[in-house]
Parts: sequence; structure tokens; C-alpha cells
Amino acid sequence: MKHYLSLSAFLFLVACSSGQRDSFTQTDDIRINQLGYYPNCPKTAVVEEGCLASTYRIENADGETVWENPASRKAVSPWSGKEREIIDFSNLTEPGDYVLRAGQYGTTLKITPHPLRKLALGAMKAFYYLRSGETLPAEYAGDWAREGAHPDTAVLVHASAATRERPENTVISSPGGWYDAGDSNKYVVNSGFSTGLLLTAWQMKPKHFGAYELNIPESGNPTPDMLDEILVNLRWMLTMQDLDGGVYHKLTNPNFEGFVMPTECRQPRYVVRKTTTATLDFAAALAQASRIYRQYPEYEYFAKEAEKAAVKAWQWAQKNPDIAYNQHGMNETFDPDIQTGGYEDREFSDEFFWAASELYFTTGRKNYLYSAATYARKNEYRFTTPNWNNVNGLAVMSWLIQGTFGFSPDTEVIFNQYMPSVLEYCDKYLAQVPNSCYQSPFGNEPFDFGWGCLSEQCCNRGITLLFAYQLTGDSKYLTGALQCADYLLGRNATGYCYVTGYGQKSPLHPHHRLSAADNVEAPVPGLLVGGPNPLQQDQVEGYPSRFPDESYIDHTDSYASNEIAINWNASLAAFIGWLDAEIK
Ligand code: 9MR
Ligand code: 9MR
Repeated sequence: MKHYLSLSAFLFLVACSSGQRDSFTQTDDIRINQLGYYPNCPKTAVVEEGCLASTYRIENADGETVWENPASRKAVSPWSGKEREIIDFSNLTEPGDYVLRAGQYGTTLKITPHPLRKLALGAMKAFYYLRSGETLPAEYAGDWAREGAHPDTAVLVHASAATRERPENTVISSPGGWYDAGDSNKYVVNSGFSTGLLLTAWQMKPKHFGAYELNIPESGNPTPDMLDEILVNLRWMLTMQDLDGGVYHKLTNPNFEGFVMPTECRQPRYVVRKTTTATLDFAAALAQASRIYRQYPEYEYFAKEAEKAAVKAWQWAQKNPDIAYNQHGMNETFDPDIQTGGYEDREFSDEFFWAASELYFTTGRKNYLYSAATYARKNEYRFTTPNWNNVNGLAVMSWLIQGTFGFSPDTEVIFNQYMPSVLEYCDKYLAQVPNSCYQSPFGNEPFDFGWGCLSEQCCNRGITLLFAYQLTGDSKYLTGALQCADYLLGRNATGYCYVTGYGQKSPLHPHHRLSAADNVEAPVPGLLVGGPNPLQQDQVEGYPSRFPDESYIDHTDSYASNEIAINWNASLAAFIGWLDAEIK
């Protein structure tokens, strides 16, 4: 008898490992982090209405049930009224490949020590694919190899930017940099924000980011790949400064191009209108870069140039403190009309605050400290999520970095003023988690959704939570950050892992001219899409619904929910990279 039993147990195991006994219907109605879970961190999954069950089960690779429990709670969508169940399997800590089952339905999932590492690198590598003016050989770009275009060595000065020294149609050279987004133009405001945010994360974890191997043409040189990649855009930015110190708002063709490869683009390229916002974002980003790059002898020359340019830009902005970009107004006065992205913003105090802060840290000159303090007070020391049109949060983060590392005593003044507001911000969102549908501090308010929300709200909130963790050592903030990542990577209302090329269900048709026109089936990988946006400005037909968190469509025409952009990828790379560095 004894013998018989063990034989049957043996047969059972064989049946399971060959997958016959426990077949299941794969569903994406069990929402998980599709890249995997850290062994020793909280783990939750969310089951959608169609798959609810009285208990849920997790099987290991041998088909053995290693975990079985009812849901830990129910959650009801504040928008659609849909009922969901939250499964908490945090106590399963053994790395492995599993199946999470709800009756006959199931989904595969992973527990593994570094589930986010590949994405962290991929999000940074993505910038290489967006390089403008360069030929990308297969050696570095793989399937996405392409011929260079938009050399931008003969760019026209638009009438809106004409001066005595550079009259209308003067030809200047402004090569390189990254394409901004789905379109092939280059915008200073967004560039300053993107490089600024990447370098913010860099400063928190220089060793970690310094070890990145991105397989880019500069990979063989002695300096870190991540700094080399960012330098591509910084060098371009330097060329956007006029002789008087002011900085052109953008380098653009008059109209958006069709969905063609850059080599097919025929429109002339212009530098357009110098603005206060572009000039101050330029000053901030280059001052910050100068301080970081000067630590490497190979970058010494660049660092000096960057500092000089930043100071000059600041001086221009002192004399021109309120020149907003107003494309409509500009087109009434000047020809040709310019119809591309506006990056319009009429509030300048946050840009002054950020630029003054970076210039102070880089030069040590007190006049910048006084300016920074003035603008900080004007902002009432209130932290706000960093965004291309509100860089107050970037400035605050720079103070937090200085304060954290105790670089100089007077950093305390502003640092201490802002600290409570940063924690208050984080606590507000953490308080939403226990009732949230997807167990995340992101995605519980309608305001969380909109154009670019996955970066501007989700990732940037995640980064803020990482700062709070750094400042307090309280692991609840780290957990909150990880929950933002979970949301992004599949535990959400659409079941998408919102980064091209990652996860079981990811965007295949981003609003991205390169991805659409390159004859490669898969989109350029590592790109975060804008995400759910109930305003649906693109009016594409077929959005699944107007509920804020479901208002997403994987359609090439959907620029309001499915475009990609450098500021959004900067958020992704900064957030996931830092998070990956933080969790041991
Ligand atoms: O492709 C453009 C995208 O980069 C912008 O974010 C978006 C909003 O300004 O506009 C897209 O271009 C569309 C244009 O606005 C209207 N005609 C169709 C263009 C391509 O879809
Ligand atoms: O990211 C920008 C978003 O906040 C704005 O609401 C939107 C409309 O003005 O424009 C977005 O930026 C686009 C830029 O203007 C042109 N390149 C594509 C950018 C991403 O959609």
C-alpha cells in the first residue's frame, strides 16, 4: 500500500510538470506586474469582475499549489463601479515562475531578485534610438538600425527670432540631440526638463547608473554610458543659444511631418523665438550638468562651456523675464506659420527658482542663493510634481539632494522649508492605497489621468516617494514607489504593461513616426506611452471607454494616449533605475 501511494504521487508530479493535469485559460483579467515581483517586497494582484473566485491559488513550476487564500479585500472603481478583488501574496518569497489561478483562469507570474533591471537599462537605451542626425548601425540599434537624417547643420533663423546680428533666414548649425517624441522636432523646454530629471536620479545613485552598459557608440570610452547618452542632448542644447544669451524655444519644421522616416522629410528647419522658459530651463539643465560632468577630465571642456552658457542665459532672462511662447500670436505676425508642439507656459517663477538653484550649486555665488530663496518663498515652499511646465519640483529635488549629502550648510535653509511639504505630498497619496483598486498611490483620482500621466503623475510621484524614503528611511515610501511601478507595468485598469517591448501585453502601435514607418513590426523598445487620458483630444475612434483609467487606446493615431516622448522616458529611466538600485 505504502509503495502504491508513493508511485501514484510520482505519476501526479510527472503529469503536472508536463502541464497536462492543471491546464488553465490564460487571462489578462488578473492584473499583475508583468515583469515580476521582488522576493521580499509586498506583492499584490488584482482580479477583474469576470474572473472573481472564492479562493485563489498559486502553483509553482511543478504544478504544486504553494499558496492558496481568498482575496484580502474588494475594491469598487469610483468611475465604472466595477468590482475587483485584491490578492495579497506577499508571504510567497521563493523566486520562481508561477501560475496565479482563479478557477479555470490563470496568469503566469515571476518572483525574481531583479525584475526591473532589464527595463531600467532599456528605458535609458531608448534615448539612443531617438538620436537625431545620426546613422544608427545595427551593431547598436539591432532591428531599429536606420540612416541618419535631419543633420540640422543648415537651420534657418525664423522671423520671430531675428536680431541685428542674426537677421531672418540666417543659416546656423544646430545638429544632434534627441527627437522630442512621436514627431521629429527638438524642443528646448522639454530637453531641459528631460536631462534635468535624468541627472537628478544620477546624483542620487551615481555608482549604480555609472555602471550601466548601454551598447552605444561611446560604450568603449572611459566615461559612463548614461552620461554619454545625456551629453548627446546637452551638446545640442548648447547650439540653441543665440549670441545674446537667449535661447530659441525650439528647432522645428513648420508643420508636423507625415508618418514617414526622417530620411523622407523635406521641410526646412527653423529655430524659433527666444523665450524666458526655454532660456531658464537651458540655464538650469546646463548648470546642473556642468557640476556633474566636470568631475570627469574627459568632459572638462564641455563642463566649462556649459557653465558659461548657463550664466549667460540667466543674465538674458534677467533682462527678459516674461517672454512666453505664444504660437498663435506669433503666427499672426511672422511667416511662415509654425504649427508644431507649443510647450507653452506663462508662469516663470518655477523656472527662475530651478535655474537660480542649479547656478548656485554649481558656482557657489550668493546672488543665485538669494534669487532661489526669493522664488522658493514665492512658491510658499510647496512641493509639486515635476513636469515640463512646472519645474518647481525639480528645483526642490535638487535642494533635497544637496541637503541629503550635506554639500553646503546654507542648503539647510530651503531644504528644511520644503521637507514637510514633500512628506505631506507623499502621505496624501499613500493614504489612498488601502482603498485603491490597484493597490497603488497612483490612479485613484481623476486628476491622476491625462496627457502624459504615466510619466508626469505615476513615475514622477514614484520618484518623489523615493526621495521621501531616502529622507526618512521609512520603508512605507519605498513600498509606495514600487506600487507605482506595479501600476505602470500591468496592475491597472487596462492590463497593459505600458512600455514598448516589455511584458505580456504592451503597446504595439505607439504614436511614433519612427516606430510606424521603419518596416520593423515591433515598435522601438523601451518607450513609455503617455497613457490613459479621458480628454481624448485625438478623437480616435475605439477608445474602450471614457472612464479616466480606461481611456487608453493602442492606436497609431492616438497622440493623446499613445505617444512617446523624451520627458516621459526620462521619468521612466530615472524612476525604474533608482527603484532598482534601492531594492536589495
Ligand atoms: O504627431 C503630432 C504629435 O507629436 C503631437 O503631440 C500632436 C499634438 O500636437 O499632434 C500630432 O500631429 C497631428 C496634428 O496635430 C494634427 N494632424 C495629424 C497629426 C498626426 O496625427
Ligand atoms: O507633453 C505635452 C502635454 O503636456 C500637452 O498637453 C500636449 C499638448 O500641448 O503637448 C505635449 O507635448 C507634445 C509636444 O507639444 C510635441 N511633441 C510631442 C509631445 C508629446 O505629446
